[in-house]
Amino acid sequence: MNIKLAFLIAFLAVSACFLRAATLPEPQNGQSGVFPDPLLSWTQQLNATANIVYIGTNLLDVQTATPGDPRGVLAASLPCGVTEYEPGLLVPETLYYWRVDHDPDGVEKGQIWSFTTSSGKTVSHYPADGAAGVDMDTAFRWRNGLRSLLFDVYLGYDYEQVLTAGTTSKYYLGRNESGIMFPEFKLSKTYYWRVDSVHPDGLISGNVLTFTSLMASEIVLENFNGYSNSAELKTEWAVSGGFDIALETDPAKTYQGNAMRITKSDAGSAVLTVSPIPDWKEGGTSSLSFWLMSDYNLSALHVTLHSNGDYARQRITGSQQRAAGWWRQIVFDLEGFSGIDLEDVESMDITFTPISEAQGDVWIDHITLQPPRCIQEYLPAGDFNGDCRIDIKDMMLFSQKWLEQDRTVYSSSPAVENLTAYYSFDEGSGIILNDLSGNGNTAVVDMPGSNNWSLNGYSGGCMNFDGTFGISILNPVLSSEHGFTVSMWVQTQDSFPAGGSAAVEMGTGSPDQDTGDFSWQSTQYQTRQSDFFDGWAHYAFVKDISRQRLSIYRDGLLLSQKSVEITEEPAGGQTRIGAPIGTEGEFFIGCMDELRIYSAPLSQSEILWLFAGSGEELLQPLTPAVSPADPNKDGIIDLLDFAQIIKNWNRQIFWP
Ligand SMILES: [Ca+2]
Ligand SMILES: [Ca+2]
Ligand SMILES: [Ca+2]
Ligand SMILES: [Ca+2]
Repeated sequence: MNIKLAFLIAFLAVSACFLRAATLPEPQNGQSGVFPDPLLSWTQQLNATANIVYIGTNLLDVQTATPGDPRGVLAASLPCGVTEYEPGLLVPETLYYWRVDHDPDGVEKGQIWSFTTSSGKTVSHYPADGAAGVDMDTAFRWRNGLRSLLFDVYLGYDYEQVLTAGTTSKYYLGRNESGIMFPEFKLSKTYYWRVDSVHPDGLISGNVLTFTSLMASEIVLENFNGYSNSAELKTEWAVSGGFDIALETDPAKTYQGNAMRITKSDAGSAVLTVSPIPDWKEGGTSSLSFWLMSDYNLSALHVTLHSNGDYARQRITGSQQRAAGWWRQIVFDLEGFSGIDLEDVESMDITFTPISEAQGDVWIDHITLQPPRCIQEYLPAGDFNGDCRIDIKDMMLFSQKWLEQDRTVYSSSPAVENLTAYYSFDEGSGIILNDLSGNGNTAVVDMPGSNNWSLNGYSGGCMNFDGTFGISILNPVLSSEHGFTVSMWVQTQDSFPAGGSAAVEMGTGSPDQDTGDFSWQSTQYQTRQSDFFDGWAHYAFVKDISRQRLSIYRDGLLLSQKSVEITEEPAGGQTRIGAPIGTEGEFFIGCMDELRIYSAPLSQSEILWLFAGSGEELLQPLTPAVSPADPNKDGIIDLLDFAQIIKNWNRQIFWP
């Protein structure tokens, strides 16, 4: 060695021990949020001969340890001039004490310093936890939780799997040194990801975060809009058995644009040879959807996919078979077509069996592949408000419904003194309806000459409303003090117009001074065709002012209930039944009988009595009218449902 250089090194080493600097200990005394793999540094003291570092979590140990009695906290004995030390990976979120002595004998004892370590987990992730619509070219970023800039990254579909995955897992994306990466993922999926902080001494697992990738839009397999006649349709679709098909162009009989009409004379099928779509699940599509309308109920409907000599089949079930006369969306989870190659579907056929003696046709339109989405039939457990996201809105509804449950209701007669008006519709002629309650609240048919009496009432005669008139009660009969109940028997048309729908709605409110419209606070029950099969139905409409609630019952069963803020009450006036106030709106069509108005909100027991008489009972299910959801489906809203909410907290869960 060159003498001069050796002298220079010696000089520097020796002189460092006599430098005086004014830097504070790092981390600063009392500092919190310190990376668990800190670099400790301190100021060299005058006349120091060594740097003995003690570090530990026990204050007494750190205060009293010496090289002769290290008490488990002697970390390092460093030569003079070395004023920093890496203790390795410390315990996260822990208070540490440390001390540096400047002579090996502990005569020159250093001051006790402290700091608290952070969690060591990675932070500031992008996309943020719960992010939706994440694009394919998103740069995933995070900030380190250690001084070390090494990360292990995991990504997958399943929370538990991602939570527990190690570096041999298929979810392991590899080691990252930059804090930024571009992982590959698919459209329309909910993903979980985790970024661990890696240190040579060990690692600190990151939190599992979730995001939903960008929605694929629907892929249209067939919308029938490109054909100009049935002959063209038949170049793409083949029929077998007793079926024939035609292009439907009547807007009343199509879902959108043109549709396919299937006429049967016997069971058969319609077969579409699908234009090649390389992968039915490409782009994140996960369900097959089409729109169906039929003149008659179906006893079965199957959809079969063919691929490379294999086939897979699914069928519609339940109410979807029976909803004759309505356009309804049929959806199949693609996972249900198991055993075939969904990357190479060659053809799809739709077969169905009508119920015997069925008359009419079947229409199909808008056949698509769909990404996962929010479908009311398949709401995730814990989703009370039906938006497919489990959040504070659901928690509020949950708490409102706390301990509600399925219940048996026993009939009991309502108090006679609350009966304000009662019409039996047994007059049989004229325009006057007598109030049999004895209160003199006579009603009149309000389009004279349009009355339409029938003898086939629920009891005696009834009034057959034909959609041109209503009845009016001139005295104020709807109590604004406690609320009221309107009870009636009705019989509506037994056939529904194609594509028609109907709602039973109860609204109350005041006319708007400017527009004349009513500011209804309403609750609604969307009728199904099956509601009209059985002839007469009993309806009760209840406005309960103390509970701030509107309710609709049919045949004693609560169908619909809504909390409303009843702040302003009409002063009272004319009541019109079976027709809108003014000229705009829907008229009732059908027979009405036994109309009763009570000046009190009747209980369900009293309403059951009006429907069925005394000594009757009825099971009122919890869902959907009492509570829109019962996450664990056991008929009561309690802690088990709370657990379901927490399990999916802040997640958006689409079907399938
Ligand atoms: Ca169409
Ligand atoms: Ca929700
Ligand atoms: Ca009658
Ligand atoms: Ca429950």
